[in-house]
Amino acid sequence: MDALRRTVLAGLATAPLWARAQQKKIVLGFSQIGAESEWRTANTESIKSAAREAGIELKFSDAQQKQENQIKALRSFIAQRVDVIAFSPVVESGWETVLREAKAAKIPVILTDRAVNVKDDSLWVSFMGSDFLEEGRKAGRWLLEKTRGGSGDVNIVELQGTVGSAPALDRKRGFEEVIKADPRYKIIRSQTGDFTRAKGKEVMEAFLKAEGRKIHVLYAHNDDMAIGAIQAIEEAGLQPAKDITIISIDAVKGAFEAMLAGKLNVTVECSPLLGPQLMQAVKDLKAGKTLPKRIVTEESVFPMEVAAKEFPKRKY
Ligand code: GYE
Repeated sequence: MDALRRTVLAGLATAPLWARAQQKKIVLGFSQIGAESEWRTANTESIKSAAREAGIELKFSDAQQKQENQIKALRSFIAQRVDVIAFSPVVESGWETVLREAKAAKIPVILTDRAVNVKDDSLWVSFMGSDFLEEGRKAGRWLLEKTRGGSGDVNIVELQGTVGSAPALDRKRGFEEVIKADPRYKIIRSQTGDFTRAKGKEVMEAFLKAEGRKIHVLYAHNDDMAIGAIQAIEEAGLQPAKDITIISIDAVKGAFEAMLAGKLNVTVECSPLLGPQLMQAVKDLKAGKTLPKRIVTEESVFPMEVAAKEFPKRKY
């Protein structure tokens, strides 16, 4: 065989191999909730960059906070026969049908960040994310500690997250569970601000109009709503973190800036950096490993007194 023929034959032999290697890249379909908060933006960034680093092909779809868009995205991932589906469910209920379709197509589903409420838990393989109930409890415990030894009612207004979402339900429940130990603590108003700054501000304005100086504490289910509410409080001529004690959740950079400016009292950490963990789980699944059913994110609490020290270390 002459040299030229050998090269041509070698070329023919390697081309299909190369093509097969390309095809073998794991394909992950990810349905994100939207871009409602600083937390969500950091979460999206974490997932995209981790997929790039892991060499996983990511099909990313943004649902603009609508469950119907997420269901459409999941169906399109099934139709495209992706290897793995992951999603962060905007609300807890209403997923049975589409998850059954994924199971019938033999595509494993990983839940990230938020849980679903389905009877058959074989419809998803693993749920990775925070313990929202515990976050609510941490917020409550901080308040009890802060107001210990005081007398008189402690009137609380609550800005809830998206109605029917796991973090809104659990952060409410966890907080209530702790404060109900003492009848001085009263939630006098509670309404959703849908996890956004704009809604947080709007609802806080309504709270202030209705209750005015009666409000001692604001408990916001995320930092963005607290930041919106801070603006409403200032516009009403009151001092945030002084006239009204403000507690929120996430610990995004915006919250640290607010604490450094003396306008937010405390933020409970909820990490959005789930990307690397998710990519590892996807690879493990493809390698035939069984994933733990629940992977919990480790988190702390940051009062304003430690903000200056902690701020430079923050990654989101
Ligand atoms: O706290 C909030 C976001 O699901 C944990 O969603 C997440 C929450 C987060 O919009 O800021």
